[in-house]
Amino acid sequence: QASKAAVKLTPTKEDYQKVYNTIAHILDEAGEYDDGSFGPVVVRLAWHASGTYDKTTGTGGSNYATMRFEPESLHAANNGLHVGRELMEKVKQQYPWISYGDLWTLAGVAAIQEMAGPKIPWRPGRIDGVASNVTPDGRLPDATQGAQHIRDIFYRMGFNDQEIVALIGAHALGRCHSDRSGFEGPWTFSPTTFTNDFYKLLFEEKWVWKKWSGPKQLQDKKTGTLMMLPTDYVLTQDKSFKKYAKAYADDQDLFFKDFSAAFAKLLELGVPSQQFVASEPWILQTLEEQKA
Ligand code: DDH
Repeated sequence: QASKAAVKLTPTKEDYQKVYNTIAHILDEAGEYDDGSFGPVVVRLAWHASGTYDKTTGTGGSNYATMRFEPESLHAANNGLHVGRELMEKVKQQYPWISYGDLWTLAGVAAIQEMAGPKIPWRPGRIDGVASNVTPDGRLPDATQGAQHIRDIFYRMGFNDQEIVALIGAHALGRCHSDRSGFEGPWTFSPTTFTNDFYKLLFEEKWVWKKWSGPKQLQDKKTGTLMMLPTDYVLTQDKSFKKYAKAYADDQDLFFKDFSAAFAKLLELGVPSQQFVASEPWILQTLEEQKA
């Protein structure tokens, strides 16, 4: 005799919209945490879960959600992401049928969309892996390095210069935490709203090295409250990167369009296409749109 649980049919788009809605509400219940939203840390969780992909070996990526396991959960690049993982645990309890890879990437989508960003096409199909699937340390970018390192890391995932520059624009969101990465401060004045301000500020402000005992980072000369990582600043120095960064500073619609495509691609890295339930990704609605 079939148990009740076994009767559950393949979840539909509507089921995932419900998960999205639950996530969206949780992101907002941040109280005094950072700038009042869990959105940025959840975007970073989705990115670090996906950005381990290596196209040569086909390993890493969002499929197996290997950041659940040590040592990947303890890799320095993932410091602080337990905050996002623990939040998503609450959602998992409510919807036990969703895989962790689907949950974390869907959370990234919900966070971008709810923080006024572009729609991110997304579809389910990731499966939970095991501890032996964990990826080696060093697959995520190191903020102290230059253009060559950025290219090495992102070309390995299968991205080009335009996609690299678009993806790093996510630094419009959130902040650095000295107890996580060693760096400190936000990139923009509106770290919980998705905008092209990261690029605008890169070009409009004068950036000077911060005088402190922490790792090398830049601060805006005018207020001293904003920051740029060495890898962010490289986007104004490398000729090819600069071309795209300038275009995104001048045109928010172009940035939204290119970010959406690159982030959707990022979230599917490492997932065999036959695992996807839908042949085309879905567009899920924001809470606001569902009210209308
Ligand atoms: Fe990032 N990022 N990131 N980043 N990132 C940090 C925070 C956030 C690099 C380093 C750092 C992307 C690319 C790069 C977000 C999204 C994305 C922090 C601070 C460092 C350091 C962590 C802390 O102290 O809490 C480097 C280097 C790169 C690079 O590509 C060269 C990309 C591609 C994304 C993306 O989402 C597509 C977000 C969001 C945050 C803010 C997190 C928070 O808690 O707030």
